[in-house]
Amino acid sequence: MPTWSLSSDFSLIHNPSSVWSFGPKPAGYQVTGMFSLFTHLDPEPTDYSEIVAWFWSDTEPNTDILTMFTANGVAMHPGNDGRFSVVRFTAPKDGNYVLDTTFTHIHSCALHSGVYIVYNNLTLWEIGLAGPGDSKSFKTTDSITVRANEPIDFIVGVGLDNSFACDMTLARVDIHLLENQIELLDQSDLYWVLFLLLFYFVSITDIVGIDRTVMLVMRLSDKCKLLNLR
Ligand SMILES: [Ca+2]
Repeated sequence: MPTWSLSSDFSLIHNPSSVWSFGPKPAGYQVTGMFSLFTHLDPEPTDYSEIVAWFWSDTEPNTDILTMFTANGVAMHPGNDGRFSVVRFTAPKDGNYVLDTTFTHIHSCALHSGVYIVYNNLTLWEIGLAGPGDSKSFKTTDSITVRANEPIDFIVGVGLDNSFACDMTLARVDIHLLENQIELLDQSDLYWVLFLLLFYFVSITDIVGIDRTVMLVMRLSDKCKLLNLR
């Protein structure tokens, strides 16, 4: 099952990289504003140079001991002008995707921030985080159908307090692509299905007549469609 992980895939060189891209959306346009790319990768300038961050301009990350970063984790922070911080996943192919995410406040002075998941300008999930350590998770109960090159945006905004202060938020985003059931069937399985359909057709014809048989086969065909056997 193809899987992508924001933290495992995070690139210190390229943006976009693989299925992931990072950038802002402007304040005032809700979460469906125009997405653009961060272009500057800057390290933390003092004692925490292992911490790096993508920005839209030449900037220095402003970290302090009040923020508890996680090794190999990816954190998001809205801009000082209220811009949304966006992690964008771009689907590499048509398919059914499962989303598994957790957002966690990691600033000890955290107040309010807002987190969102947006697919094709449709908000799949929207919730507020309140206070230090607050954590909220979202996992699709079923998969969502996504076409190749369509984006799913994972967003952190300033939240109810309308302030960017202390909004550093750890983002865990894991995405799985379900393999089509047709791909789970090998050639011999398909031959067996066709054989059983033919056997079923011939047997029922003898019992209930041709008209009734056609209807039954159509119903059986519908069930096959549900199983992607088409
Ligand atoms: Ca805030």
